[in-house]
Amino acid sequence: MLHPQYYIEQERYQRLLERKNQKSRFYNGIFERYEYPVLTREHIPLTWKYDLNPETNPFFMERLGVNAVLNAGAIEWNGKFYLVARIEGNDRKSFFGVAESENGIDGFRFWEYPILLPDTCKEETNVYDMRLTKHEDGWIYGVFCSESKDTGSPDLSAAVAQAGIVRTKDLKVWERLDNLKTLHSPQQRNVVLHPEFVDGKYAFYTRPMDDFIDTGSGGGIGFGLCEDIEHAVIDEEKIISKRVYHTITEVKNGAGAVPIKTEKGWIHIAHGVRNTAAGLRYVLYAFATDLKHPEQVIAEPSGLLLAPLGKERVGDVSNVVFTNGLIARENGDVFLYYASSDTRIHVATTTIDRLLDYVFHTPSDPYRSVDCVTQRCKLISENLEFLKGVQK
Ligand code: M1P
Repeated sequence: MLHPQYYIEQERYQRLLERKNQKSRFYNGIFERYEYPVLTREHIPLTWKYDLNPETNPFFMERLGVNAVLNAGAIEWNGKFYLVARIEGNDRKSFFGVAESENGIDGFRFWEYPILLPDTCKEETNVYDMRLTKHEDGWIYGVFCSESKDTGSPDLSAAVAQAGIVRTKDLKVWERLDNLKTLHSPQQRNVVLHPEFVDGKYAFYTRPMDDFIDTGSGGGIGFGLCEDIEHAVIDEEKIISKRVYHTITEVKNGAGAVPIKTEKGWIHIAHGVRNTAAGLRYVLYAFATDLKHPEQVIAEPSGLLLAPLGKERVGDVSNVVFTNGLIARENGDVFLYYASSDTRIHVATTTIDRLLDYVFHTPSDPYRSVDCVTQRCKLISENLEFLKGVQK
């Protein structure tokens, strides 16, 4: 016998999973947004939250609630779309779960169990934000933030962020490797493994930090090589996408999804953070790097690519969009998965052609208002001339 409420909740859950998603009215020519998030805490199966036995749970209470589903790594595999989402329990601890969809825009369904990572790191308290890299060595790697208490600090909240590394062939069996060591950076978050060898070595995008929250002297998104992925050590990090005063990256930035390989270069979608009177604001931005030298930026459009909009602006950590996963298909379609306000996951769709056009033809940031308005006036005057020609 099941509690009567079980049937009500299960029906609601099924309806949610079957709900069709559709493009919203948002337009900018660069990507489409969708009406509904693709994953929320309501997508968590009932079996993960409730004790279904009325003898031990007569009030049909959630015993292990889920607070948020956010920041997902993404991969296309055997023709299906997979997200490895960060799931945050009501207890504030995050863990990972695989959700699968046929079309990448709706119908995402979590597998029966979340991922139970090998417990090789006893001091680790929390794990989150996995980037999934299909590497040319044949493995699928997951690089995530491994967080531990900073036992050397009297501050109760002081923590240490490191990059944890796992690998798998099937998203089911995960092998844990050593955490990445960066010899010159005490902390790391937002680390992404590049999908190809560079000079015969594994290449990582890093985000050097002096502290858990503040990057301190960490100047932006770094790049480093390592010989041995099982005991990964980077001794030199080069900053490739710098934080810049009075831009969207002034406070912080960090690599997002695994870069997309195109004939003109690697396209990167990252996040930038600025401060405001209302707190930090996280937006997404894009840039391109050289095909042979993925550490060399070759195009850097001005400003943000995607910012929190409407309902996306509100959540556990408001005014945030964050990505750590996208799927670029062989036919050129791109599915960008982003979380809003650390609460739920959305998809934006575009194509490699449109992203290339955006990255290579959007003017770069001239860094000063007077130059920005000059840039805009040039666009306006060219448009007015063009309109005159068209309307003749
Ligand atoms: O709360 C916003 C994001 O903050 C962190 O990103 P960063 O290290 O750049 O500040 C991450 O913890 C991320 O999970 C979170 O979404």
